[in-house]
Amino acid sequence: MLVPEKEARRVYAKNFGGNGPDIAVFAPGRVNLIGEHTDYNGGFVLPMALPLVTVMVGTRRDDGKICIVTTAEGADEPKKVEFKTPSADSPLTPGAPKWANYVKGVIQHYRVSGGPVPGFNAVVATSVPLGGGLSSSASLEVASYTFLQQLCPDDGDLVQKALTCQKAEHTFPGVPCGIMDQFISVMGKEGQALLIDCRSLEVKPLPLTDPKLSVLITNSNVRHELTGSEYPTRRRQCEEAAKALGKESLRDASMEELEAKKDSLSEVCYRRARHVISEIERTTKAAEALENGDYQLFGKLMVESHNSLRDDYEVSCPELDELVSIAVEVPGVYGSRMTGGGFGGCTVTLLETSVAERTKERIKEKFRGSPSFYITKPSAGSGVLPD
Ligand code: GAF
Repeated sequence: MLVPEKEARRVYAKNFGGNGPDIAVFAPGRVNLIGEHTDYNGGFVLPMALPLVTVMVGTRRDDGKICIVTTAEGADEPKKVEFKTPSADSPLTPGAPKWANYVKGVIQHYRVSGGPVPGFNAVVATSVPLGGGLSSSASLEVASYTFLQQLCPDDGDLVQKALTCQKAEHTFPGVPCGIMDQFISVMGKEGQALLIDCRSLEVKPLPLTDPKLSVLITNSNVRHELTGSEYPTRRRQCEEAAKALGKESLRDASMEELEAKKDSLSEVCYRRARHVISEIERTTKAAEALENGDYQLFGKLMVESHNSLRDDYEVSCPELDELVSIAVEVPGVYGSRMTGGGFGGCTVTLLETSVAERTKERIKEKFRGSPSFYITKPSAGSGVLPD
């Protein structure tokens, strides 16, 4: 049994006693190998789902009330919330505690043909570190949606599931995120990274099963707050740049067009656009490199991605820069970069399996902070936990 599942069942028995839980579901966090801040520009991303998951266990109740407890470390107080199921006259609205907004947003936007969402008791537990850039938020949204699917089934459309969870994040916690995190948490496949076209939502699975190759995630344990103003500001700057270039989104612009119209953009918007346009190109090249087993090229593109996020997009921080610099000096490391929204959180490093332990040791020796590590494999998207 998964660690968070055990924890969720224990806390469920303590809070709700009696029978149950009848429903037990999970949804994974993700690591993005390359393609950062491209999703809301209609570009490409290359994430994989992680074996770090959010679990939700619970049981239906018939008095129209919903009671949820979280055990997540770092979630704000109170850890237990109770509210009425939404109706047309009294919809759910965002409020304190913050963690509950991710669940409430999904309940509010969940569309079920057979009437309103019934009441339930539930416990949430997670192994996805909160605020670590590994999509703890999306995994909570997708776990909530998967739970509701067991409670009162929808039509089973998986793209709609990811889009509803994204809508929940836009309207409840109020983060104008792209689609990457919710999409991979729903669609993840064991042994595969997914190249996702965030405009058409077409997916190309890329096997990542070579035992000689490993993906190392290093958590700087510096916490970032995505609801801060930086993420929406980057999004606005990209929209402004696309408009100045006469394009619907930066996905449609080339580097030549950007250079030709450089003078019609502010210096900041020019650099933001240069990151996005070059990152979209790097991501498609990296996908090709992975298919060809060209890990050297993949690693080189990762480092270019990091430098572009640091210098042009300005979403890195000294701790992430330091982690990347230390990792790439170890022989057998192909490449390393920050992953996720930025301003702290994790780096992702592609390396020969044989040097994984040495790389961790080198980071522990040289890094100024207290890092944590996960050597990880592409894992399955959300689902029901076995009995
Ligand atoms: C966050 C967002 F939620 C994603 O949509 C994506 O934009 C990412 O930052 C940056 O690539 O995780």
